[in-house]
Amino acid sequence: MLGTWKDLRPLFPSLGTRPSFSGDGFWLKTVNRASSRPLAGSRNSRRQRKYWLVVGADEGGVLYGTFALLARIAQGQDLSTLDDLETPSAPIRWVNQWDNLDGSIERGYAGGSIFFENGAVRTDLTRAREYARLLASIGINGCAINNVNADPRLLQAEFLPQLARVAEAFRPWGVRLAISVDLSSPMSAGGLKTFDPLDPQVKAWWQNMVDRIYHEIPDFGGFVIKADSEGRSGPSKYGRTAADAANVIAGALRPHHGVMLYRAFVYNHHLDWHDPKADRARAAFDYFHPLDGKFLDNVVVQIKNGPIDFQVREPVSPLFGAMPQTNQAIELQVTQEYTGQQRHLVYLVPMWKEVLDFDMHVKGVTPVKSILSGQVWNRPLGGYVAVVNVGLDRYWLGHPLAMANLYGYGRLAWNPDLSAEQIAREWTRLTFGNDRKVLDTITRMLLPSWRMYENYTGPLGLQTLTDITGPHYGPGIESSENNGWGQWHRADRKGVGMDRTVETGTGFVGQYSPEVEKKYESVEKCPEDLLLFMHHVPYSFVLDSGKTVIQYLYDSHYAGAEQAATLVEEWKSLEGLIDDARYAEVLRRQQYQAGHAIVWRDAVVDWFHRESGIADAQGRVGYHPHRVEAEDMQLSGYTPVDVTPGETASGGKAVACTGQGPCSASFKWDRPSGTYEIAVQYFDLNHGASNFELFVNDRRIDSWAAEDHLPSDRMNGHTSTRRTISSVKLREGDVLKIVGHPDGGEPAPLDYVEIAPGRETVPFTN
Ligand code: GCV
Repeated sequence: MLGTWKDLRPLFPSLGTRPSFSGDGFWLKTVNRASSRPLAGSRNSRRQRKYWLVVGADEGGVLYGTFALLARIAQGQDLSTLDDLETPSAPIRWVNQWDNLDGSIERGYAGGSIFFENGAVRTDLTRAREYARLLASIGINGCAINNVNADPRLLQAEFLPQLARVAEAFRPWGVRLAISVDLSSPMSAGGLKTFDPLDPQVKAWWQNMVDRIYHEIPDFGGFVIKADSEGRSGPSKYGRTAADAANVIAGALRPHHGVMLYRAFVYNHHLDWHDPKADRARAAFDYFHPLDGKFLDNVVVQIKNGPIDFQVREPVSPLFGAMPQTNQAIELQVTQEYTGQQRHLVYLVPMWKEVLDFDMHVKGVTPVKSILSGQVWNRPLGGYVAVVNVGLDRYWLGHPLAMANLYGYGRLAWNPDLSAEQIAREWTRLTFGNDRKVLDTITRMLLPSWRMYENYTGPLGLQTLTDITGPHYGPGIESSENNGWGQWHRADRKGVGMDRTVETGTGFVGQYSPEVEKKYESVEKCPEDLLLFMHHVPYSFVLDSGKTVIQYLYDSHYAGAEQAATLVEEWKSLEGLIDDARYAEVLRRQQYQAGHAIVWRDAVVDWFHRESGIADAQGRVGYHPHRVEAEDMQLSGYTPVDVTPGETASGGKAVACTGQGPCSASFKWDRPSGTYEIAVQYFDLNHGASNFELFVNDRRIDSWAAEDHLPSDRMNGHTSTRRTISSVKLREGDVLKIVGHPDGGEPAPLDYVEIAPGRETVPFTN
C-alpha cells in the first residue's frame, strides 16, 4: 500500500509515532493487520494480512519509496520483513543538461537534445518524459535543461509555453524544471539599456519575468547562472559582485519557493602564463570567499568538485571549507568531458566518493558530504548537481556502461555513505539482471576503471593531459602550456608539476584549513596522486615506491594501456549472458578503448621522453620492434605526411592518400612463420568514411570503414584508431598490403602496422 504518513497512519495504528523522516523520505515497512473479513472456515478468528507499506514523509517520499521497493524486488532481495527508513542527504539533487536550442549539446557525447530542436522545444517530448522517470528512480528532483552558456531567447515570451510543456512532462515524476539564464537577459531579451543588477529597472524586469514564469509553471525550480566566466557577461561589468547579481534574482524567486544556483566557476581565462604566481586553481576561493554571508537564503553556490575543471584527478575545491554562511552544492560531471567522452569506460563513483569523504577539517571532522547536506553549518539548503548531457542515443549516454555513473550520482546524492562497490553492484543487477557472473564481471570492470584511465592519461596529479584548447579528448600534452587558460602542468626540460605551495608557489595550498594545508604544503607528506598538482619536482624526484617521477610516468602509462586491454577480455567472457545488442555495443567500445589507450600511452611517454631526455629504465619508450611504419612501407599513391602534435603518430609521420585513390602500402613479412594478431593503426577523421582492406599476398583477410565520428577532422590523437585482426597465419616471405580508399576528403590515413607475438601466437609450420 502506498501513501503519505498522514494517509497511512490512521489505517495502520501499529505504525506508532511518526518516525524521523522528512522531505522526500520514506519508510518501507511490512506489517500484519487483521483483515476486516474473517478467515474462511472460521467463525471467530480474523485473517491476518501482510502488507508492504510505502510510507512517504510527503508525496515525494511515496514516489522515491516506490522506486526503492521496485529496486529491491528487481535485485531479488528478501522482502519478508521490511523496515527501511530513508531520508535523502540533501534537498538539492539536480541535474544540469548543457543543451542548446538548436538541438546540439555542449560536451554531449550521445546524440542530440531530448528537449530542443531548431531553436524551439521539441514537439515530441517522449524521451524527456522517460528521462524524468529515470531521474526520479534515482532520487533526482530537479533538472536545468539548457546550457549554462545560456541563450537569452529562452526568456522570450513565446518560449514560456514551450517550457511549460517540458515542466508538464517532468511533473508526474517530481522533477522540477529549472533553466540556466544569462545575466545580460534584461538587455538581450528585455530590451533594457543595462543589466546592472542594482538598477531598479533591471530588478523590476527580473521580478516580472519570474512572476510570468511561475504563472505558467507553478512548480518551477529556479535558475542556474554562469557569469563572469569564459566570456560570459557578469556583474563585474558594473563593478557589482556575484552576491549583488544573485540576490536580485533570488529575491524575485523567493516568494515562489524558487532557488538560484550561482556557479562558482568564475575565473580569468587570459592569465599570464609567464607569471609563476598566477593560478587558475585559486580563482573560485579568491572570488567567493569574501562574499560569504552576503547571499540570500535561497541562493546556493554551485561549486565544481575540484578547483580546475573536471580533470581526471584534482584536489577537492577549497571553497567547500570556506563559506560557513552560504548554501553550497557540489557540481559533478557525469558526461565524461575530460575522462574519455563515453568512448572509454570510466566509472566515476570512486572519484566522487573520495571527494565527498574528504575531510576539510574546518570544524572537527567535516567531510564534504556533511557540508553539502547543510549539517556542518546548519544551512537551510544545499546538495548536489551533476552535468549529465544525456542525448537521443538509445543508451542515453552512448556507452551502455556509462549509465552506471548517472545511477551512481543519484544514489550518492541520496546517500553519500554508500560505497562505490555497492552502487556498482546495485546498478549491474538492475541493468543486466542477477546472474552472478555478469554481476561480478561488470563490477570488476567498473571499479578500477577510473584509476586505469588516470594511469594512461595523466597520473600523479598532472590532470588530464588532453588537448585543452580542442575537444578535451585525445592526448595534447603541450596544449595546456603557454596560454591563458591556466590548466598548466609546467613540465619543462628539468621537471614537472605546478608549485602551488604557500612557501614558494602560488599560495593555493593556503586556501585550505591548516591541517589540510600542512599535508599539501610538504612535498614529503603530499599524497602522491596529487604531487604534481601541488609541487614542481625534478624528474629524478624519488617516490615512496622508490621509482623516480619520470619512471613512474612511463610505467603507469604502460600499465594503464595493459589494464584497458583486460576490459575487452572481461567483457568477452559475458558473451551469451548479455543481450546481443548491448553485448556488441560494449565490445565495440572496449576494443576501441584498448586501442586508444595505446595512442595515449605512446603520446605521453614519447613527449616526456623528448622533453626530459631521460631513458625508460625498461627500454620500452621509443622502441617498437614489432611495428612497421607506414612511411617505411612500399607506397603506391600514398605520400608521407607530418602529424601534429608529432607524438600522436608513431615516428611523427603517417601516410595519406590525397589523390583519387585507391592507394596501397605493402611490406614483406620477414619474421618466423606463425599465427599472429595484426594491429593496423589509422586515422578516422570526422568527415568521410574511407575504406581499408588488408591483404596477405593476394588474399583479402579484412576490410573496414573509418566511419566513426571522432572529434577532429585532422590526423592526431583524437582520431588515431586501431583495428585488430586476430589469428592471422603468416609465413616468412608473405607480403602484407593495406589498400586505402579515400572518401569525402578523408585520405585513408595510415600510421603503422604492429604484428606482435602475443598470447595468440602459436608456432605454425607447413
Ligand atoms: C558549458 C568547461 C567546458 C565548457 C563548459 C564550462 C563550464 O570549460 O569545457 O564547455 O561550458 O566548463 O562548466 O561552464
